[in-house]
Amino acid sequence: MSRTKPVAELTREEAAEELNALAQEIAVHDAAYYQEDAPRISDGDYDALRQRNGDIEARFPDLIRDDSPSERVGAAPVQGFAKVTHSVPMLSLGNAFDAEDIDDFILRVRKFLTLGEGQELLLTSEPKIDGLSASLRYENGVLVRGATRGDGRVGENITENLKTVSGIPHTLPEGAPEVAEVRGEVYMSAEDFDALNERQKSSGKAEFANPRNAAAGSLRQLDATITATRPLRFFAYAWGEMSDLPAQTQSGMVGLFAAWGFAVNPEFRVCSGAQELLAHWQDIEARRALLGYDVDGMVYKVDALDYQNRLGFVSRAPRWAIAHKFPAEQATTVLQDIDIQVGRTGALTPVAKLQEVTVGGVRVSNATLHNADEIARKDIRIGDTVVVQRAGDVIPQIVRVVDDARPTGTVPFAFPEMCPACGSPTTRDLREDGETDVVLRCTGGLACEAQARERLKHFVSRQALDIEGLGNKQIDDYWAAGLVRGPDDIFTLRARYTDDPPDFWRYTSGARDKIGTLKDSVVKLFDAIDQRRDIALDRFIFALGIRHVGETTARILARHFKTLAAFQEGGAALAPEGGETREALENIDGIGRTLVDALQQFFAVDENRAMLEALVAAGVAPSPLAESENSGALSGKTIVFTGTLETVSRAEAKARAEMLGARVAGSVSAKTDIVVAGPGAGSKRKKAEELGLTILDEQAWLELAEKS
Ligand code: 3B8
Repeated sequence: MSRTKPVAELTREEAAEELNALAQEIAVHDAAYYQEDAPRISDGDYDALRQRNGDIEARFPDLIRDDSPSERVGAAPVQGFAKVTHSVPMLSLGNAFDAEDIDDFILRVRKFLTLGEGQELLLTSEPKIDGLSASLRYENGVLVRGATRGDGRVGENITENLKTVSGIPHTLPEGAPEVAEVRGEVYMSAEDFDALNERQKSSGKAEFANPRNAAAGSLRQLDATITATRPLRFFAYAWGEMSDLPAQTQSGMVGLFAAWGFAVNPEFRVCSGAQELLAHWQDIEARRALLGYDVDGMVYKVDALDYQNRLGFVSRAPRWAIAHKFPAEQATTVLQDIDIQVGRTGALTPVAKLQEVTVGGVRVSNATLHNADEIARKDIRIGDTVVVQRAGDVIPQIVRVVDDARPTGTVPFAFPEMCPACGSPTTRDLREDGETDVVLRCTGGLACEAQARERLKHFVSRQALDIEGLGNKQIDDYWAAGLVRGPDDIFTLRARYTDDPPDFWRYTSGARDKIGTLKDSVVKLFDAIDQRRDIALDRFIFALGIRHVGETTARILARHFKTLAAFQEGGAALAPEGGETREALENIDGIGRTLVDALQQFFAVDENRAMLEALVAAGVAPSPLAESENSGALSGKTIVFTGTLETVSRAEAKARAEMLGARVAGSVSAKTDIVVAGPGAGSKRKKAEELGLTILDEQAWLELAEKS
């Protein structure tokens, strides 16, 4: 239908017809956005549809439909699955892209374990399935709970849905551990995917973009009988809680999973070094299309479980495993436009708007162009035919221009000198190495709408506040309506709009006759917001979106400051150069000058300090890290390792100390509690002696760690 006719010229019949079509169309996009995480149109086009719908309704109020999009707050995000806290977190894997990365991985592992040349290190190798990970908990042999990965710590309870997946037994045989959590990947085979899409098409329903989306959409059905009609499969490859470990190797565990009735990948191998791993990688890559399911690489794991145990984890990934990706898939298409997006820290990022193209089974219409230099270096121009590449779940990239296909009349892309959102001048940072950074940044700070809005999106994102029902789309909507301008506004929504619902209500629902009764979804949103007043301090600090403060750094800061008040105080006390607070921070392992500079700059902005105060005033009370996080025997102690360690690697000693709750610092100061000095220790040992600190040799340290 034509949407070009001005609303003022529409006849009643045309208006009714168009409202009907818009209701259906917007519902499809809402479902794609909220339920499938796979928007099909740009935000701008979506907003235009809603705008048109609203304009027509304003002219013909009596034609407003019961199912009008204006009656809904977007679509409620998938609700209805209970949350499940994983007793052992579900971590993700680090990535490797070439043989060198694999050599590095093996070297790192060998070094950590101090393996000699003659000592063998066996590794398992298996295809990396492009599906959804799930965890299955069996108690006394009975499947009692199945959950999604979620953010790794908390997932969704989808037990009934997982019971319909083939390859997942409902009971375990006699002799299985009392508590056994088996983990693996839920996926859809290529053949089943094609058949499902045929069925979707012939019944007039939307087709799925790829098997992974189809599997995700099927698993997230609230009605498990629908999931049951979808042909989902499972491969078991890992585990969470186990009341006792029934094997000593990864391969032994996978063998047991098979014996218990789980599907396990038939391509699973045990290899003895980089060469064998690479040969297996090449073999599977060559047969990739014949496997019958999507894989995006191989996964290698240290086979011996006692080694895995010693290696432990860094941040969110195990040290004992790595994903070795297959090369990215490519396609060519036309670059239609270049958008400049402004990120939460002001970085101007060019985004390629592409003629939609399928790359490795996924529809792509946006790609990152990184920065101005990249566009200039590759001389990418609007109108060019370009090669697009997509690797796994990362944002597609433009590899190069197809030179022969350049139309006449194109011009080199002129990168804006002002922020396209607020008009402020842009700058490039001076880096620590003295070079200017390639990234252009808007200098507008929070006065720049785009920055403020992106910061809000970050604040509510999954790794941050994670407020159910408050995502990017709602932030855009609420911003546009003037309901929310800063993080603190989120926490005053209920107070501002419960007693005076009309404003908020008119916006979220447009319901003229229902003023005074808040719709369920709004009440749910308010409840979800209230729940987040109590949030772990590390998440809260991460949510602030301070430059260079990722999840790991946020955790270090939370552990250091312990309370929000101390964080506020410490931040405000930071001077550009020197000072006690700065020294204390810079001395923490994992925190450097750049980070402290960023912290100082954050606290130097009045609005930021005021925002923190407003959050506190609105009842946000971040809690110190959970006891288990810092209740180790060496909790709160600062340790410095110096000199040579003979029986364990430096990395393992450090990991061990951190597991026991200690902070590992690089330099000795009056705040150091213990110095572990091996042979060859020099100035640090001397300084420790001068300060009268506890100095241990390696043996004494090991005994202390053993006892702790
Ligand atoms: C540890 C081991 C994550 C994974 C793992 O086919 C961990 O092993 C993981 F923290 O995500 N997609 C696999 C696959 C994924 C993982 C894995 N093994 N085969 C996969």
